[in-house]
Amino acid sequence: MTTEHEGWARHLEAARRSGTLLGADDRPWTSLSVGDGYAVQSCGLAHRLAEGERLAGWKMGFTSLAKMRQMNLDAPIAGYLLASMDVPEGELDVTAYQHPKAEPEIVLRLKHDPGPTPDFLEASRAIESVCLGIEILDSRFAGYQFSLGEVLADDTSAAGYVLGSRWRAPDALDLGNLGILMSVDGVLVEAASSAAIMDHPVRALMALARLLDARGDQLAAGQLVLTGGITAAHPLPPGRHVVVEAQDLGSIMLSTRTGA
Ligand code: OOG
Ligand code: MG
Repeated sequence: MTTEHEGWARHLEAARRSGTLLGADDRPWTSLSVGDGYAVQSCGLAHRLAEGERLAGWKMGFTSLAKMRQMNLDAPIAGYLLASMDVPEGELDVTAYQHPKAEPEIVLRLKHDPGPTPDFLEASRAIESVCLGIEILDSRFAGYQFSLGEVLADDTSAAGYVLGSRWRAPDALDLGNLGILMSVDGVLVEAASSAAIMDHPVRALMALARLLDARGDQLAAGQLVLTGGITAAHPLPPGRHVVVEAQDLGSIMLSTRTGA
């Protein structure tokens, strides 16, 4: 990490605090590599932990073709999750966000660190339980227009996550092929399988362990892992009713509104 990375992390933090979206001319960098992106993200995480925030776990992004196509980027990315990003099911006040979107996720809770380069079996054994989730994205960049380095610097657009109430042991599920449905305002908009996540959500955990190892971080017991959006993400303007449902994992409902 360099003082430039520090400065860029502060720039993104200031934008987040003031609710400003960065356009093409508001970037303090001329270009941002993937390595720069992770370095800026690590600075941002250190700042937020110093402010008293608590690390809750990690997330993968761009692990499904649906997401890669939607965002026009094609390499899996990792970000961090804070305890303060945990959002309850039910009504969601969207005034706290700039241009939120929702996407269905398979969420893992870890029993232990699977190690830096786990194989499929080692990663599977590190999972304590599985639940359904909705990730809430809210990019710092206008129109979600960003490069891979930029979305990494912006903690992969992470803004919130809603956890389902039904946690299951991984052995009790066909984790590699769970049916997922998403409806918006009563209309079915997405039908997919957890196989869309790198063929199996465990592969997202394997990839995450490697990405974290490369940047000097590691997974730990009790942490949450979002394995990546299974479908495209859908906008969350006020007055929207979103239901996500997964085979054997129940459903999650979100109704957006403004104000208390
Ligand atoms: C970046 C975050 C990607 C996922 O699950 O693919 C992500 C974005 O789409 O803004 O969280
Ligand atoms: Mg996601």
